[in-house]
Amino acid sequence: MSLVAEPSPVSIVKGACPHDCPDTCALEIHVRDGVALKVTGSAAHGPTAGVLCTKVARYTERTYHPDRLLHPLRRVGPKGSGRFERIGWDEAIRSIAARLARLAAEDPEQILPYSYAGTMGLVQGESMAQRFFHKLGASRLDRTICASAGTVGYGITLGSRVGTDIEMVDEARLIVFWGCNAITSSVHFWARAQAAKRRGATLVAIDPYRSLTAEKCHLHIAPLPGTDAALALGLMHVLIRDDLIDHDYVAKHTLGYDELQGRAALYDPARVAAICGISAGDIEALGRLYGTTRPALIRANYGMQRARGGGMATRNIACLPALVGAFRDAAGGILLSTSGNFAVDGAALSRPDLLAGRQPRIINMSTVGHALLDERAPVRAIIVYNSNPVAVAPDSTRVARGFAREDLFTVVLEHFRTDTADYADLILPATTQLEHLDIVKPYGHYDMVANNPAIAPLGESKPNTEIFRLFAKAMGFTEPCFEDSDEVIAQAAVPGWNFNDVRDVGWTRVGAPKGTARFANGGFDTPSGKVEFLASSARALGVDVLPDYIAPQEDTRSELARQYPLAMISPPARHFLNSSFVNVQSLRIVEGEPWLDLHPDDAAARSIADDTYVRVFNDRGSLELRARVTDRARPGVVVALSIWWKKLARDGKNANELTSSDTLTDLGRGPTFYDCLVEVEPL
Ligand SMILES: Nc1nc2c(c(=O)[nH]1)N[C@H]1C(S)=C(S)[C@@H](COP(=O)(O)OP(=O)(O)OC[C@H]3O[C@@H](n4cnc5c(=O)[nH]c(N)nc54)[C@H](O)[C@@H]3O)O[C@H]1N2
Ligand SMILES: Nc1nc2c(c(=O)[nH]1)N[C@H]1C(S)=C(S)[C@@H](COP(=O)(O)OP(=O)(O)OC[C@H]3O[C@@H](n4cnc5c(=O)[nH]c(N)nc54)[C@H](O)[C@@H]3O)O[C@H]1N2
Ligand code: SF4
Ligand SMILES: [Mo]
Repeated sequence: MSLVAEPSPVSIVKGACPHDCPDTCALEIHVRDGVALKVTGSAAHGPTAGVLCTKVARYTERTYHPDRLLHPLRRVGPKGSGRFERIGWDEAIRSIAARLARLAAEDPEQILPYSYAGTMGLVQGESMAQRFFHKLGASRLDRTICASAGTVGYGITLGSRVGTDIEMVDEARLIVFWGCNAITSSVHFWARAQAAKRRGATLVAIDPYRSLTAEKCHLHIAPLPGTDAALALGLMHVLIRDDLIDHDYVAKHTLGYDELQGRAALYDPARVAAICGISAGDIEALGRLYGTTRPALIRANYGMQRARGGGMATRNIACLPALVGAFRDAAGGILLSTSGNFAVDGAALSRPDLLAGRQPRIINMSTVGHALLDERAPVRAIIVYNSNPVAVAPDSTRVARGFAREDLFTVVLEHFRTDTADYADLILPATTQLEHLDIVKPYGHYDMVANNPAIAPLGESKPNTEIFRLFAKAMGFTEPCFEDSDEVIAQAAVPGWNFNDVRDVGWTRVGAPKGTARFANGGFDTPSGKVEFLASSARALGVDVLPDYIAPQEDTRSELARQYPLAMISPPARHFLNSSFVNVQSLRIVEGEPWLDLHPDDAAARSIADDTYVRVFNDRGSLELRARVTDRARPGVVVALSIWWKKLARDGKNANELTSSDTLTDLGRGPTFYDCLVEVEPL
């Protein structure tokens, strides 16, 4: 017998990355003696291919972070001061239930849930939480902050989002990254594009910024932010003029080609070049390339959705594959999202029947500052989970003023003391993906991925579901659905599946088999079943029946631009995920500090030297950033990679200090983060 104790064996638990990222990796959590040692990517899962991004490769550092919230906390200082004391769960739940019951007795619409995609899990997302709010009759939240403009715009042209299968991307011959910095935001797509490149594919980026992705493409076109709809019309113009059209596909599977010809005729390359601030030659070149290369794939993402015309831009881009017959190829077409593949039973999850006929008001999450400061129909309680609105919502000074209301009762379910949690009356500690059960519906591939709990909850943390079960119980809700376990919820989420089988395997493929060109023979779920260039559905949504160009609200050619001549965009920094991971030191160190990238000409005109601090401002606010003088930013555009925690920035502010909540997108009522004029001066 050995005197040295044998180390316990390491077991592997199958998980799913919960983050708001198209790749939804299948995880392997390496556990010994109840401790997660590391998290790796499953080699057996096609899209994951054994690799994780740098962020989630550090997931244990985030999970065991010394700042993890481990106990319920109650505010002791003034709102926003971040001073709290520890309390017990019983007391926390009792006091929250008492307050909500009082408000609900007056008018339940005074209560507002606020949540987004901190976890994309269907169980820890909108299941028990929404059941609770539906039963209560609370105000409903319109979850517009990310994808609503593109969803509606894409839907006009193509119906639901059944994007190209990532597992086919290696076979594409042309890949256009449109408003998509894949190296940052979808690294597994990028790996496939690299494979295609090695096999001779041409890569193109359409991005105002020479992003990490754009710098590795063969061709980079840098339009002014918010002008993509015009660029797409310019490409249509070239395709039609030069007869690079797949007439057979157009005749069989599209609607309104004749009318589209008339519209595209107005957008000749010279005119489009002037609108977009690019060269006519680039439009000609890309048009020819796109019209003569197969398979041609557009990887459209969110960059172009965040200006006033973002819905229209996405709609126009979605017209392009049909014109050239790119849908004939399994590796061609367009990938915005694959979420349309998945038949999730949303009603089973969130139980809207509990509204019992009531139609509570709907509040747009993108204008939460306005909602919190509206005195006519006040919100008196806000319950935040899976989101960090004080950092991520536009027009942040207004949002923070709303959250600072002493009479607003604020409960935040969180892993960390975020900028939002600092405003809470009560903070409740939530479990992370390693500690709870879930299933994750991806938007970048075709596999539903299951997440098994790998370790026990840290401290006194609890899954969101459990917290809402406790709320329901304390409020006296007796419907049996408030007792559903997480397993029962997961089983109910997908009609006809066996959750237990899936959690053993780790994932299950949904949608067309690999290698199918899903739309080779049409079959779109638009009203006509065709690709709708001419779409009567558009009229009902308040936009032109044909593809059109809607200029940015804060156009660089507008009156406002005399005062604020620079267009600021604030896209994701590679080592953060929205505002998640900003507090993980090893990742924050790589990002350095909040930067402003600006072009040497714009810097020289303002006597701004590289690596000095500058003040960036407009009528909404002002913040201090460290200037990086670089031609990565095109002239007229400044770039503040995001989303920093305000309290970790030297001036306690982030880019949303400057973004607007007064203008929403043309379609989908989404935010206009990248439709934002500013001026910059040396500090
Ligand atoms: N590492 C990391 N990954 C993420 C995220 C993250 O924060 N960090 N966020 C996740 C989420 S929630 C989302 S929604 C997705 C976002 O995914 P993407 O939309 O791919 O976001 P980005 O990676 O920033 O790429 C957007 C690119 O669009 C460019 N852009 C800005 N304005 C315009 C414009 O008007 N037109 C065009 N053509 N381009 C423009 C930006 O410069 C940027 O390079 O990524 C997800 N993945
Ligand atoms: N300026 C600017 N602003 C932007 C964007 C931009 O590009 N520029 N992007 C926008 C986009 S695309 C998006 S999607 C939004 C994202 O906004 P959010 O969805 O709010 O995303 P995060 O900032 O990651 O915040 C998620 C929070 O949820 C918490 N969380 C994670 N898992 C759980 C859980 O299981 N339970 C509980 N209770 N909490 C959990 C995390 O700790 C984190 O603090 O931001 C938007 N804001
Ligand atoms: S954030 Fe994206 S790339 Fe990173 S592990 Fe999660 S799904 Fe994979
Ligand atoms: Mo997003």
